[in-house]
Amino acid sequence: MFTNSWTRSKQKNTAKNTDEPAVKSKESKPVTEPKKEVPGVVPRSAGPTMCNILVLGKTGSGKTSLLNYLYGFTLPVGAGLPKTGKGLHEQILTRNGIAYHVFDTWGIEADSLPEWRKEVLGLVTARNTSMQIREWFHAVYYCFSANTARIEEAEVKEVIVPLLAMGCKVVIVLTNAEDGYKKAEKIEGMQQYLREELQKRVPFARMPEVIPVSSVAGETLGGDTIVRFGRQEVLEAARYNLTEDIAVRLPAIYKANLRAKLAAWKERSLLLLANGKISFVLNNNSAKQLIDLINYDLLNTFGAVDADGDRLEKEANAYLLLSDEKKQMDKRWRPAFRRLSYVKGYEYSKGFSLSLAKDIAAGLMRSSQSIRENLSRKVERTHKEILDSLQ
Ligand SMILES: Nc1nc2c(ncn2[C@@H]2O[C@H](COP(=O)(O)OP(=O)(O)O)[C@@H](O)[C@H]2O)c(=O)[nH]1
Ligand SMILES: [Mg+2]
Repeated sequence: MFTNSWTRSKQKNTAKNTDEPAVKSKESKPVTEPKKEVPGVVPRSAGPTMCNILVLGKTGSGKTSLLNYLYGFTLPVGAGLPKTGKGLHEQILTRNGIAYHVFDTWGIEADSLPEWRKEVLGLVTARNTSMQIREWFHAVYYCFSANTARIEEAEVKEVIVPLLAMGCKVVIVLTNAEDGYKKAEKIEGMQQYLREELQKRVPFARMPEVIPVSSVAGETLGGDTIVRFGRQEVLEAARYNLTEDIAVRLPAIYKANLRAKLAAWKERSLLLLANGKISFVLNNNSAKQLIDLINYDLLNTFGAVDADGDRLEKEANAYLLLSDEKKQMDKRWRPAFRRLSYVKGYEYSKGFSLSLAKDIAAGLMRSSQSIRENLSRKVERTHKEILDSLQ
């Protein structure tokens, strides 16, 4: 289950799965055939959809039990586990065609907090800014046990607050929330403490959900049955967070991508203008060729930005479907910008009176440097104008 061969085992699963709707089984055609998209169905051909889960909290706070309860895993819990090493423990588990990449935390106690904080925050930053939604964390949980009802200030200050501050939404889970001695009071106290601390420290962030959960069924010492509860609420909160992440991050990622691609285009163009051949004839074909190249490159750059936008939108829609979100991405999610093409601004080559042509010719004869400079300025201006028009 924890091996790298989850892709293969998933394929076996799909083949065996006979009780799926007919539309889905149609998807398992040879990969060479163009895939027709069935509205309302996440394309299976893309392989298992990735769901990255980060679960935080101290040892014994009920992290593994929570994962088992939420996702139906059977991960070993409690004492007896090898307690070697610190940091993140990763594994991939597949269920119902979804590959869950679980990042569980180990040995997180007060003394190792600074080290751990760096590792976790670095990982979250790297993943949550990815151009691929499948790289993001799709659910982040922080567990506190309602048995001990202990929340260390450092856990809030060093972990939860920085996560919220960087726009990473966290579902706070109060585990062991089943009835018990003064349990309701403890839960109320924890919720209040968290609310006050977070409002004070990150007033700009939406207050995370704080949800009491009982992850383990069983019996009390007195013989009463303990029922599990809280699963729907937690999954619902995680889904809501992901929906909001998609809405907020997609336009930002799109803009960053546009800026990066335009900057690269500008670099290439300026290099070309600095080094490309420019001759000294009136109808300056070599200069025009450079401009054509630059303009063609700009067109391709727009094409690449559009293609990335299409891919992001498709991926977002797949994740929204997976989150039971009925609404797909609003077509207007992409920030608009002016698509300038500056080749028309190149006025050296045609349509001049003879005297003007002579003037220009004389100018050209003086130096091809002036042409390089003129055109480089146009590249700069075009670049700036496109960026300025970006909403
Ligand atoms: N009754 C009850 N026991 C729980 C709950 N969550 C965890 N436990 C128990 O607490 C112990 C530690 O849980 P575990 O999931 O291993 O914590 P982790 O170290 O954070 O992964 C185990 O013996 C679990 O059975 C809960 O919600 N209710
Ligand atoms: Mg554990």
